[in-house]
Amino acid sequence: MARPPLPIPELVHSYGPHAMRVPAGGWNTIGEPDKLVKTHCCFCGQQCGIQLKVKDNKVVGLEPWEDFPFNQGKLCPKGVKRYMQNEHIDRLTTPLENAGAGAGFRPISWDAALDRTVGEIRRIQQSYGNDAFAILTGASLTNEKAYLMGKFARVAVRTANIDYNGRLCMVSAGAASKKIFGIDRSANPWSDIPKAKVVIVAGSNIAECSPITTEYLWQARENGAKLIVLDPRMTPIARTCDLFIPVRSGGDIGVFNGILHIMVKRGWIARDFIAAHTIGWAEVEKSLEKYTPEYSAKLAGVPAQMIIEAAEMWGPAPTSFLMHARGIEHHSKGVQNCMAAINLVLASGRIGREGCGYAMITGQGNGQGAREQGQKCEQLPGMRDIENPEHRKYIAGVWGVPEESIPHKGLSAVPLVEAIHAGKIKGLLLLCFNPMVSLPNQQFIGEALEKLEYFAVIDFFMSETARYADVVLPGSLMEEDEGTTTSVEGRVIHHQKAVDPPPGAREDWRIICDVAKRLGAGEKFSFSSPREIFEELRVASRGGISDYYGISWERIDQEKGVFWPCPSADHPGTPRLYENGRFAHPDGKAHFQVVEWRPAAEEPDEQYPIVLTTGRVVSQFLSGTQTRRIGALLDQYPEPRCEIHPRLAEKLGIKNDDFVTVESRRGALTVRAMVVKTIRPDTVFVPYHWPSERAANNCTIRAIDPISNIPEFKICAVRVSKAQRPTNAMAALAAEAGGIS
Ligand SMILES: Nc1nc2c(c(=O)[nH]1)N[C@H]1C(S)=C(S)[C@@H](COP(=O)(O)OP(=O)(O)OC[C@H]3O[C@@H](n4cnc5c(=O)[nH]c(N)nc54)[C@H](O)[C@@H]3O)O[C@H]1N2
Ligand SMILES: Nc1nc2c(c(=O)[nH]1)N[C@H]1C(S)=C(S)[C@@H](COP(=O)(O)OP(=O)(O)OC[C@H]3O[C@@H](n4cnc5c(=O)[nH]c(N)nc54)[C@H](O)[C@@H]3O)O[C@H]1N2
Ligand code: SF4
Ligand SMILES: [Mo]
Repeated sequence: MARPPLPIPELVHSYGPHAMRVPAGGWNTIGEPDKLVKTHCCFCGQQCGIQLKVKDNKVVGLEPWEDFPFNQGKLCPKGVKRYMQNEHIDRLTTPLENAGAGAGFRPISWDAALDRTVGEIRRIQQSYGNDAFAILTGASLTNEKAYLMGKFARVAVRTANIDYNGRLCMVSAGAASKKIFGIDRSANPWSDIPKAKVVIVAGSNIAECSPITTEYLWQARENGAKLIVLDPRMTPIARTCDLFIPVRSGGDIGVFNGILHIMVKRGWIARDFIAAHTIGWAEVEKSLEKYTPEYSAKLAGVPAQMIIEAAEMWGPAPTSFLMHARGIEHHSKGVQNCMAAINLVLASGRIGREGCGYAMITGQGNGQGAREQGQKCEQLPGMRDIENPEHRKYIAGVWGVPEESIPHKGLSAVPLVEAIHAGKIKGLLLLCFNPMVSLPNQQFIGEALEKLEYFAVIDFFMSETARYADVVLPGSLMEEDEGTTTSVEGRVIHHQKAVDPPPGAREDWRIICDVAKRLGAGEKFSFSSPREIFEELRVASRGGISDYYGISWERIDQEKGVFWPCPSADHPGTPRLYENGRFAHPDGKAHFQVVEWRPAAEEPDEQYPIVLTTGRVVSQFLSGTQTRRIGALLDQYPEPRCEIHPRLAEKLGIKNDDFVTVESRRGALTVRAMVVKTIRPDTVFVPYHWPSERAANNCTIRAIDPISNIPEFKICAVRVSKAQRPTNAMAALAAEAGGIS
């Protein structure tokens, strides 16, 4: 049943304060607030503390929350403006149904929308089997909602096919950490960073994507630390570092293994630590023989001298910290990249003590917690394994269901969408995910969504993906509900409710419980508040890797967050993992992994000679549904631009501000060029926050890592040419007017 989506409008009409339902006079001028609510920013994984000003049940501004330890009152441009979405005129306030034949959406009642959804789940499952109805969720959801979604899929819908957008984000890092350390969490609190004497930042644009972490790096430098950055672009933090390694996208294993090779040669390996606390080093050491500086430099696309200098900084240092993000993780060898980074940390023996550590920088607001509570296709709560009989038995007991009734491992996000395209999955419920911006190879994703027999979306805005839906249900923003998230440090924190959802919208968890009731699973979903869900989550996580059993909302408020694992009420929580050299595998050892470099799924060639890499800018967030609606943020970065080096630009006859078409074997995008010396001349960069003609993901490739199943967002082959004018009519108009497009 092909159902063409509604056209995607540009968001220019919702630009500026007139887009808010506020009285004339603006946001901060409507008198003293009724209350200040201490809570957290809803955007990135830093989860900064913030105080929301509330007046007449509306969020009208913010105050810093200076005694929250992580950010101490500091916020980035997104945190400062996030309150403006709460009263945004685009908020969905009634369920909508696609009227068909291009006639748009029409409002329907909640009862009609929920009944239709339940009817379609039943029809599809009766016709094609339980797994033909799938669920996609997100890591911006609270722990309570993430837990609820995993249970909802397995107990109410009884499908194996649930996965989440963290699959696009943190899974390579998670899989690598699990293999080596036995646990999937950053190893240290951020307070260890300033105590390190050398810091490696690999594949992370810290200043734009984890802005508050910049402060920790600066403190480290003030204390005398050397900073090494690996990135094909000279990002803002790279401009201030001691050694910038402009690695070719996909070349990081060359740098990591190259440094290790030199450490072996110069005697900088922590042999006592390795003997006492690890296994597998002998095989790694052997595998490093061929990673001479020259060979490594060739893989990394940088001079050998840089790798030698990096080894000289890192090798003999007394304390150190290594952190990475999506730059090394968004690869079809993402897990290998991360394991090579961790090998470097382990071989130095500098982990599990003050000033010595390792972190993967979580991305989404609840990037950490949402990957622990059982909404991944292979997972049960507490980071349990859905194929492990003991784990299944424990969770079946918590849920009060027979163990056999819990489905087994389902499909992860990209294969799940491929199964929709192949006609194997016929129905989809999607909460907190916008694949029509964020998944690679957009044309394919659109074709898949059009094939669904039934598609329901829960969102607070009409996302590009929701435009493909049969039914759209208006959900809630973070500040309209209560719950916990787990920050980049592994700190479980409390989001307080500031206001009610607007009339007509409902809290996400209520919608899900209502569907579960209508499916006949009411007694398992009789929660009357997120706190009740948290109480069940605590028990479900008990004895698991991510053990929250000792955490209560009261403790979180009193202690300004509690770090997991925290197995009992009298346990202090665990800010620093692996103290005393004990790792989380049953043998207590860390397991070194041999890592060999391999090429990307698509390397440049004669036809498509340039590397395209993609990522973010500071003032936009993820698929942009939220930040492209906030005028002040759009002012800062109104349109995506293609970063291109002057040498490459000259060769292609491209000048700054020209429109360029970037084209891969899968699709193309047309945006303005930004000619900058801060990018490798063999690479172009396009931020991915925009849809349709300007979507970076028109070009990217659907290749995934075989272990983590993360897509290869950070490298594909393209050609670039000067374009006459954008194909998008709105963009063309705006361009002519010299304004935003
Ligand atoms: N402003 C803003 N902040 C955000 C977000 C946002 O959308 N906007 N999103 C949040 C989320 S969900 C995430 S996942 C994080 C992402 O945070 P980051 O990972 O820091 O951001 P990215 O821009 O995806 O990529 C980081 C860098 O990787 C580089 N890179 C590309 N290929 C390679 C490579 O092969 N090797 C190396 N070493 N570097 C490479 C890019 O040039 C880029 O500078 O940010 C979070 N914070
Ligand atoms: N080319 C390229 N593509 C990428 C990346 C890249 O670097 N390059 N990065 C990838 C990464 S790291 C990520 S994390 C993904 C993110 O990609 P997505 O997950 O698709 O992006 P979001 O903008 O978070 O989409 C979430 C949707 O849910 C809604 N939403 C947010 N919070 C809530 C909530 O609490 N309740 C409800 N009901 N709805 C909510 C938002 O309005 C939005 O429509 O993109 C990936 N795609
Ligand atoms: S750094 Fe992240 S959590 Fe902090 S204010 Fe910015 S977007 Fe929000
Ligand atoms: Mo992410």
